[in-house]
Amino acid sequence: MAELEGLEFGKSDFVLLDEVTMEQFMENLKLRFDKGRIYTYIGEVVVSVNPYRQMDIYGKETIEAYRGRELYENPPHLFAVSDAAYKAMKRRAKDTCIVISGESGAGKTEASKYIMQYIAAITNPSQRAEVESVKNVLLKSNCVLEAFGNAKTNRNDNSSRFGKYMDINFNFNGDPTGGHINNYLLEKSRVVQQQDGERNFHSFYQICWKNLPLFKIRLLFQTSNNDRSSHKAVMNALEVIGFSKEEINSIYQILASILHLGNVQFESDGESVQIRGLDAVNLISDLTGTDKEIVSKSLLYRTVATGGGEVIEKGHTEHEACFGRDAFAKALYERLFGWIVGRINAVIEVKDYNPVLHGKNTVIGVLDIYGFEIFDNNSFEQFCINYCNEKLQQLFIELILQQEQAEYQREGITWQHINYFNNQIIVDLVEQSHKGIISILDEACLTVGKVTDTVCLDSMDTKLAQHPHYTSRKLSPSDKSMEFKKHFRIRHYAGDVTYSVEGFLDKNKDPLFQDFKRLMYNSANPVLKEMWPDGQLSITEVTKRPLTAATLFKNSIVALVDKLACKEPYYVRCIKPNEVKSPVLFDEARCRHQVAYLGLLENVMVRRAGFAYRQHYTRFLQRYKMTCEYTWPNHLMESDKEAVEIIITQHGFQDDVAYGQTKLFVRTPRTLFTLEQERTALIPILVLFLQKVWRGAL
Ligand code: AD9
Ligand code: MG
Repeated sequence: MAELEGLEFGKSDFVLLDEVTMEQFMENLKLRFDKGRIYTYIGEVVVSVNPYRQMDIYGKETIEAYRGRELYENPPHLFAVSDAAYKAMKRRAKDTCIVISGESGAGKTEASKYIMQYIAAITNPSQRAEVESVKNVLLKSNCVLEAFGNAKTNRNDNSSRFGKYMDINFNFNGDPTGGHINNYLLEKSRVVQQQDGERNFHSFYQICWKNLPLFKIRLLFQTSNNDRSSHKAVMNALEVIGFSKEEINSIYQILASILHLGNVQFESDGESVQIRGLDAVNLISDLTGTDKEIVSKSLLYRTVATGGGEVIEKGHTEHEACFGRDAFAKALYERLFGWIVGRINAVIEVKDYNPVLHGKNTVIGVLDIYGFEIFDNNSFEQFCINYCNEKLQQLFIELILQQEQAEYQREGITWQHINYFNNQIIVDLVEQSHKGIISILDEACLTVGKVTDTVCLDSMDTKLAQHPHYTSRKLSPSDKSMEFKKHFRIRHYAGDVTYSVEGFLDKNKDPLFQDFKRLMYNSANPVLKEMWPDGQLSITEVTKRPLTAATLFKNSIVALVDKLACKEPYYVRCIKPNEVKSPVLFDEARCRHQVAYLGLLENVMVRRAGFAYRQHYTRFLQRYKMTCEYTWPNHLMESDKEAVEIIITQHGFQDDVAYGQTKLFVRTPRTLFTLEQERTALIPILVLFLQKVWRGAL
């Protein structure tokens, strides 16, 4: 709880609200936003509101003010939780993680960068060259990942189109020795299609500042000077990280070939399909180091193995050719992105670490991942993203309760279980084997023959009809919110989301003809070859069905949750104040909605249901000893704990507290408030008194 701010800035910790109601919560949030206080705590959780303007609160002086201090010694700030996570890691050798959540444009990525900058600033005081170099690579990796994984959307000019989890490793000195990045579900459909007003990934616009054959590409008209300066920064970052000249060239050649793929058009005479003009194909073949003939062939035919084991070439229909081309472009980009992340990981991987010699290798993880998405039209991507949020929400509640419980146990205090909504039932609806939505989708994808999205929806309706969090138009015909029969709805913890099942099966199957994989594997460019190891298989060897997109995503999220669950968690919950990027507008309805679905009120309740406030005896005494004649200026008890008991009893608060081994636990914030007010009232009298003492008047 921050104590250094006046009441005119509102309550710096939501647990101090007189009553936990949405009204009071919103009033406090708005007041603080209006006063330029963008951070507020719920215990150790930071609630952050995007200021949409540069704030003078991230400089060297601020860093120094927070360095090594406790949470409540300064006003709420990202730096305070970063320091808490760092201290836990350094002093107690705990692995910690900072989970940042919130909707698109709420400020997650900016927060993650400030956290990393803070950690970089407070480590390696002796400026050892190898540590500086690790820090540099970690910081520069952001620039590269943003160029390739971010895009302008209607919600955010620099929206991350992938989830990111980064581990930073530390040695026994508390200095960074390396790290590891995991990326989740890159929105690759953006490569071939964007909504009105949106752009492709930044990298595609930065490329035109390179000397590559890129004429006639419409996309490039949207490039700007911003892209030019970003391009310079990305080039510098790639070099600093250690990408070779050849690798950098390959990256841009692949980008250029994806752009040219976008120019490939097909025409059909009713019998066979042809490529319209061969300019694009020739350029793709030059840029990817592949044979022109085979490029054309891969775009027009696919190799298939018949039941009898015979291998034949089957011509595409025009529709299939377009589908194949787009799938190829998306896969090229996805693999490029994955390869870049892999290359960065190879550089920052902790090498030659000997725990016997160097002590425990500890970790701080930073998670910057997409928040709940409820759009007008929700598809497979939103389904995956919202499932991920269900998993994280479950972890959030579990960990927060677990932490509380562990602390009460450690301190020998009786703990009463708190009732909260357990969203396991929704997680099961999605992920349970055999019965869950992902299983039903996978089953439909594996079925041979024409299984359409609608058939799959029928199967879901049959199997999930009884589930309290699932419904569809068929199951609930009078429901006007689902206009079409192709919709189903999940009652998520954050609210109802109606999904259109159209495209679910294709996106889940995510097929890519083996011919493209082989084409890339046979490239003369070693970088491309490295990205496509599965291209060495011939069609008869490709028997095993690859895992579906939903299952791969589920597995990666389960692994992520496992990783987070064994760390001490810190949370940053980001809120977007308005839709128009205004630094002054606090759109109450929008904010209220976010507060609701981030479960913030629930969070305050959980925090208050036990004990809202806890403090080490010595610190408590230091702060409030002036409010009691037996403890001011010094006490004569055997221990600080006994002195604290005297203060509490004298004020008549004994029913509101519990005494732990090392800490005092206070149930209601009002108790603390009274003490705080008394202290504030006493300070001027005390100052006067001290002045008189100094002047020798007393
Ligand atoms: V998305 O899910 O990746 O689309 P984010 O990551 O939550 O989203 P981001 O951090 O990119 O949002 O913030 C959006 C914009 O808000 C930034 O580009 C800044 O212009 C602005 N922003 C966010 N946080 C701050 C801040 N602490 N100070 C100033 C900020 N501006
Ligand atoms: Mg982001």
